Amino acid sequence: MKSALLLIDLQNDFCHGGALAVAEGDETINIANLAIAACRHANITVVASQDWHPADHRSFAVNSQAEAWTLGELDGLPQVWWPVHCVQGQHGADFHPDLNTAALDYIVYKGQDSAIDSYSAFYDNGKRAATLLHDWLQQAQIEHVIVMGLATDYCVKFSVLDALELGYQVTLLGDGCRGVNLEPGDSKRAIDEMQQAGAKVQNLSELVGTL
Ligand code: VGL
Ligand code: ZN
Repeated sequence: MKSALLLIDLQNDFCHGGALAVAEGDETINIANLAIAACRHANITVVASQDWHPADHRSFAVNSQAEAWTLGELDGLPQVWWPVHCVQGQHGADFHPDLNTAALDYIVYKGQDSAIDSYSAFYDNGKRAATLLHDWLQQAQIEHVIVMGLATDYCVKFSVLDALELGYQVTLLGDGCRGVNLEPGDSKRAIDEMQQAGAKVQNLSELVGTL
C-alpha cells in the first residue's frame, strides 16, 4: 500500500513569534524533518499544506468587526475569529525556515476564498469546494496518509477526519502535532476524536519501526 506523509501548515505564523503562534509549535519542525528523512528513505511521498489567505479573509477578526479569539458565525458556519495570519506571499505564510522544503513533492494551498474558512487540507469548512489534494493523492495511488503538523485542534483534526471519510487509512503522528487550545484540553479531545473516527495514533519512533 502506498503512503504519503502529509505535513499540515508548518508556517511561520503558527510558530514562535507568529501571529497565531501555537505553544511549542516550533518543536514540530525537527520532528517533521526526521519524518521526511525516514519517509524518503522508505520511498514515501512527502506533501505539505499551506494556509494561504487573501488579506481580506473574513476569518480575520478585523475583517468581520469582531474580537480576535472569540466565537461567531461565518457563512452560516461557527467561526473562531482569528488574528490576521498566513496572508498569501507574506513572511507569516512562509514555511518555517528550518523545514526541509527541498524534500516536498507537492504543496496544497487552502483558505483562498475570503468568504469561508478552510481548516482541512481537503475541503473548506462547508465542504463546498475541494482543494487539489485528493485528486493529487489519487493520481499517485496513495491509500495511506501519515499526518502531523499545526494545529492539532483545527487543521490537523479536520484534515484527518476528511482523509478518513475519503477512505484513506490514517496514521496521526502524535508527537508531531501541537494545538491552539482555545479551551484547555482541546488538543487531547481532538486526538480522541481522530482516534474514534479510525486514525491510528503513533509517535515518530513507532512509525519509523514500521517503515
Ligand atoms: C489554522 C486557525 C486558522 C491551522 C489555520 O492551521 O490549524 N488554525 N487557520
Ligand atoms: Zn487560517
